[in-house]
Amino acid sequence: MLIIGELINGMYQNVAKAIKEQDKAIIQKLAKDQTEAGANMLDVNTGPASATPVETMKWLVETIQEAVDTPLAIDSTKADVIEIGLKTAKSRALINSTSADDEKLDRLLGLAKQYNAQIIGLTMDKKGVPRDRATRSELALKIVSKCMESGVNLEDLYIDPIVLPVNVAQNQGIEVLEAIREFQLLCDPPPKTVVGLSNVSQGTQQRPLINRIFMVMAIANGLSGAILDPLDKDLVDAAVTAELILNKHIYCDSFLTAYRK
Ligand code: THG
Repeated sequence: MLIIGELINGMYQNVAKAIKEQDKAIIQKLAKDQTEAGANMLDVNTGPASATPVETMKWLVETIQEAVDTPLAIDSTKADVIEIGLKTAKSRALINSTSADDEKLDRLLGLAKQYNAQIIGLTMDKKGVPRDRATRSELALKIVSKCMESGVNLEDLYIDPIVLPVNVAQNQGIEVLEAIREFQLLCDPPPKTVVGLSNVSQGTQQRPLINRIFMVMAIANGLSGAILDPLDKDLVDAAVTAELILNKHIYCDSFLTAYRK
């Protein structure tokens, strides 16, 4: 499974403070720690508060790359912020993300082609996040079709059904889990899928437990990647074990150690 480390996000107070004070050490430690814990990629998000997100994204990408070679997921709702991230990234990056709006798809699929980037497509449009699996699948199909039309390789596309917090949208867990399963019927080979895992437990009192159980259920339904906290060792162990049970890794008694190597 593609593990994308979520911790370099201005939504976190320590990161917001590091950005404000241009404190490279904090960001570089987060980059190293997540990479050592098994992150295959690092999400980079300036956070909602940044007044100068373009400059902040450039600084974050440069700062991270001074410490690690891990590929980056450039996370912003603004195309200009994504573009500076892609321009600054030394290795192949992942655009996080486009919605299923036509204008947004055109602009961001264009950037994916121009910078040879991978891309996440969110199953939402101007009407917002759909609350049922069928509309999520419709929007996923639209993203898949646009991707094919624009010449972006389907192997470089991840569909994100958008996970909502279980405490305020309890009926959405099953819709997302079933959507992940349905997406695999949209084309052959099936599109890859990704979720922002920690969304599910926001505002709850049992974050690690809820994250872990939801992730394992999503993996059982075919999930290919997740933006998550790789420093949660039990979570990463659960991901590896779920994939072992699904026969995606070869069993040996030390399978957790073997995987981490
Ligand atoms: N899909 C895609 N990208 C995403 C998301 C998604 N990027 C952002 C987000 N969702 C995934 N990343 C996070 C990062 C942090 C948290 C949740 C998701 C989080 N933060 C604490 C909180 O809000 O409670 C911050 C608190 C603190 O300061 O410590 O939960 O869905 N494609």
